[in-house]
Amino acid sequence: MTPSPQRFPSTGSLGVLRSLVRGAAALCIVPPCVAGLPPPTGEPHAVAVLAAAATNNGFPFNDPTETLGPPDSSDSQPSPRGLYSLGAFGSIDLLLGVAVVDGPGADLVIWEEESFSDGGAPDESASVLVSADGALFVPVGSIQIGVYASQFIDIAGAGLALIRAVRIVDTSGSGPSPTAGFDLDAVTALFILHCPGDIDHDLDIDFADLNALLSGFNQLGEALPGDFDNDGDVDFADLNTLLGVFNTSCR
Ligand SMILES: [Ca+2]
Ligand SMILES: [Ca+2]
Ligand SMILES: [Ca+2]
Ligand SMILES: [Ca+2]
Repeated sequence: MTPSPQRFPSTGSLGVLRSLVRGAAALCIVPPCVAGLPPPTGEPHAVAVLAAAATNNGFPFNDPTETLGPPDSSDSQPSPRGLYSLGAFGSIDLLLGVAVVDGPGADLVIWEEESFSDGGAPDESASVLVSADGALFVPVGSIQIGVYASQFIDIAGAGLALIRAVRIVDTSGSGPSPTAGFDLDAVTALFILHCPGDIDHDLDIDFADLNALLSGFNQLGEALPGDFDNDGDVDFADLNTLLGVFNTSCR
């Protein structure tokens, strides 16, 4: 498709008439959120395993992808019960589907099991580290055996504007196989970077977002992508909001 300019009336702060390029999505290369990592998906949980190193876990608790998505461990769930055992002193690095920022109190929840006393895998302790780029990790807290509140991690001490990755390291060095080490179910983000105009969650407001908005222009419904003012339709008011922050970044 050959991009061609199209004019839209706009009453935004940056002008009253703008030329937009139809078909520009074909030209737009969406940059990653931070170097080396794919853009966020908007999913407030882990979305990919960056690394996993275990020595003595075992089937059915040795699949690290069981930590992705919302918590789902259960005694009644068929094997492998939604858990990944880190193994004695093992670790896992997980990519989050959102950019997490420091809000009041806890910013992350590290789910070990659905319950700390469900008679399932033994409870263990772990260290929690966070990272903006998936390479450099900073310690932010530890999970204590049987202390429910210690699952809630505050990233305030990390000194990072946002985080995209979490590393969990077993510190118990114990537990019988196949559930040796900390038994991780899921990681949930509580405070997510709010980036007005960023429909595709890549933290840049660019032609990809503009095209996403235009593709849903005049649509009616609830929670529509691009309905920034939450009035149930995607219209010129929303377009003006996006144009007001066009070519900016939340990174
Ligand atoms: Ca916090
Ligand atoms: Ca799980
Ligand atoms: Ca974007
Ligand atoms: Ca709207």
